[in-house]
Order: sequence, then structure tokens, then C-alpha cells
Amino acid sequence: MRHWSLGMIVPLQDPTPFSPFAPVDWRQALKRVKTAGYDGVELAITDPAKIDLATAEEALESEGLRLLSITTGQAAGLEGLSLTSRDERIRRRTIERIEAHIDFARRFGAVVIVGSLRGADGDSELLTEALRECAGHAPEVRLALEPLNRYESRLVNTVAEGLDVVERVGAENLGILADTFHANIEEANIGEAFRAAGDRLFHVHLADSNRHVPGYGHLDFAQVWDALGSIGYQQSLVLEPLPKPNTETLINAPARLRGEWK
Ligand code: LER
Ligand code: MN
Repeated sequence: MRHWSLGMIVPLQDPTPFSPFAPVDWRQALKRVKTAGYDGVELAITDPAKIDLATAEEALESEGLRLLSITTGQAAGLEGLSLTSRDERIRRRTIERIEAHIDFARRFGAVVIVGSLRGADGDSELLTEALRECAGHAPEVRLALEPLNRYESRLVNTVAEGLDVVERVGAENLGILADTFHANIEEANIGEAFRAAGDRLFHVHLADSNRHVPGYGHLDFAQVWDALGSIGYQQSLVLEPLPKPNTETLINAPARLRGEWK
């Protein structure tokens, strides 16, 4: 059985190209997401210290939406945070930032994503040490390391490289976020890569080969649905395309996607 929760990205603080919504309209965004048939949201948060947790919780509850995941990478571009910076103080600030995300996520059972915050390049030993510390902060909160394509980071481009880091860290609550857009660039075989992650696959991002809505590029999503089915994946699928071909197609994707994989 395919029990996949579908989510959309809603930014709470700073705009992101991966959501059609503006932070100032986030409450309105939740209403639209609910109406379009999503199960929950991935909140894009730069700094959880500047968010009123109770307000966010109450708004999600009143819309009947789950907080599936928190995407954390905006602080890389906006504040220069990186887990693998040569500057020890920046590494420390980044670990503390991820710990703040973990504290936010724990009351929702949400996954905390480590994508761009790992740095564009850097030492993989530093990454291992930093992730071990983050994972140890709250063993009940799952962290998902996201392989990114080579044009965004030189550290961890494929699921296999991600699994290698996960193994070296050795924490039960560290797994992988597989993003179909990055996988299309980096993986020899997308289905095999997803299968290899197995029960370490904690989260999935969906976008087509051109970062359009799934179905509007040339990625074969049947192999993704098959792979997720074969490993018994039961977590979330969050849409992360640009709003292309247009915003309405993105927001209204759930009905079509559910029809495709059932
Ligand atoms: C984040 O999830 C992602 O996929 C990145 O490409 C954003 O920079
Ligand atoms: Mn992604």
C-alpha cells in the first residue's frame, strides 16, 4: 500500500523560489494548501528563534495540516552558515541553528532537513562530526541529509555518498532526503538509488528534470513510485519545483499525482 503524505513548501520568514507563497501570506497559504488536498507542509525557516512556535502550531492545527518537515537551507545564502566552514565559529553557529530547528520540529514529529547548510564544499570529516552532534541533540527527531547536485555542493551529491556519511555518523535518527531533481542529474539509475536508501529514506522532494512540476519535464516518475513502493516507503513527498509551468498546476498537483501512483 502506498501511504504517502503530500506536502507543499510554505516559507515563514524569507521568500524561496520553491514556493509560490510569500512569507507575509503564510496563513493564507495554509488555507490554499489544505483546499488543494495536501496532507501537510514543509516550512521554510531561516531562524526558528524569530518564529512564534505557538502561533504556527495553532494555525496548522486549525487548518488540519501536519508539519511534515522543516527546510533549513535559507540561512546558508542569507547568513553564510555552513557545517563545514573553515571558521570554527560559523560551524558552531550552524550546529546551534540546526539544534534550534530540531527543538521546533520535535513537538510536531517533523523531519529536519540538512541540505545547503552542509556547505558548498568542505571537509567530509567535519560534516560527519557536525551531524553526529546534531543527531545527538534529540535522538527522537529525524534529520535528513539531502544529496544536492554538483552545481550546488561538492559534498554529498548522490544517495550512495549520503548513505556513506549516515553510516559513519552512526545515529539511528539520521537518514536521507532523496530529491528527484538532484537525482536526475547525479544518479546512474534513480530507482536503484532510492531503493538503496531503504529504511534510511526519511523524506522525498519531487520536481521534474527541469525543476518544473512532475509531469512537465522528462523524468520517468513511474520508476520513483515503483522504488518507493518496493522499499515500503511510508513518509512524505514534498513538492519542490519552481512554480512552472504555472502556480495553479503546482498547487493543484495532488489529485493528478495520487491518480498516477495508485
Ligand atoms: C533544497 O531542498 C534543494 O533541493 C536545493 O536545490 C535548494 O538549493
Ligand atoms: Mn530538495
